[in-house]
Amino acid sequence: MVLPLSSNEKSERGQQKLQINVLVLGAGHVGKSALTVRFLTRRFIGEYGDIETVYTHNVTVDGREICFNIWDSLYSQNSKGTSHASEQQMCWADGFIFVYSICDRASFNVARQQVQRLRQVKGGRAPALIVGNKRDLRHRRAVSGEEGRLLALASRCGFLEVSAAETYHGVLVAFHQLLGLVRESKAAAKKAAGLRGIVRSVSAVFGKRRAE
Ligand SMILES: Nc1nc2c(ncn2[C@@H]2O[C@H](COP(=O)(O)OP(=O)(O)OP(=O)(O)O)[C@@H](O)[C@H]2O)c(=O)[nH]1
Ligand SMILES: [Mg+2]
Repeated sequence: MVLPLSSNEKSERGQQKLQINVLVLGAGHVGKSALTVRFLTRRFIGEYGDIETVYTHNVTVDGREICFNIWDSLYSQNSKGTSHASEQQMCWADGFIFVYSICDRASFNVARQQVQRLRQVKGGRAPALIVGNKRDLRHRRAVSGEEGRLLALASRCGFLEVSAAETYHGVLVAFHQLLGLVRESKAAAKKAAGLRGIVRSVSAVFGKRRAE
């Protein structure tokens, strides 16, 4: 497994590189690897094997260098027949992509369980995107776009239907949409930390005055 880079690595221009750790989850054979490899190489290879890897991919977005660390996970069920991200994966990830196949209802149910688990463990704010893959197989559709959208709405996730086999564009949009969500979440966390700092300083001053 490739280990992610440290979060304070600088770009060639000396600007702080933004590191974002993305965990790709979903049932078996839904196209997790196809989506990841499409984003990394723009290509659809067809067969990917059972490999679990963290890939590193550098891109420039709006003049800022972004380093995506993408954990393409393997699906494995536990004794209860469910599969969730491990604690290590949950802690590591800044953003989550839940993939299902639009022609496989069972994979939609797996995505639902995994999203619910994320919300239980990390709360409502963890940036996440639900992706219905294999859109090229519309004639075999088993999950409507509306169902996907409703699940996303109910679980505060972004939503997209794509075809890793057919186009690069949809996959690119998916990763960029997640990047937007991660950036918003980091900015909100920074603002909240700043406000907490102000509140602490103000209460320290007033607390001191009251004691005098
Ligand atoms: N028609 C079609 N086939 C796809 C698409 N994406 C992936 N596939 C095929 O679906 C199969 C599974 O794709 P993978 O990317 O290996 O799926 P995975 O989710 O990584 O599977 P595991 O790693 O085994 O859990 C392969 O045969 C792919 O060629 C798609 O958008 N359309
Ligand atoms: Mg795979």
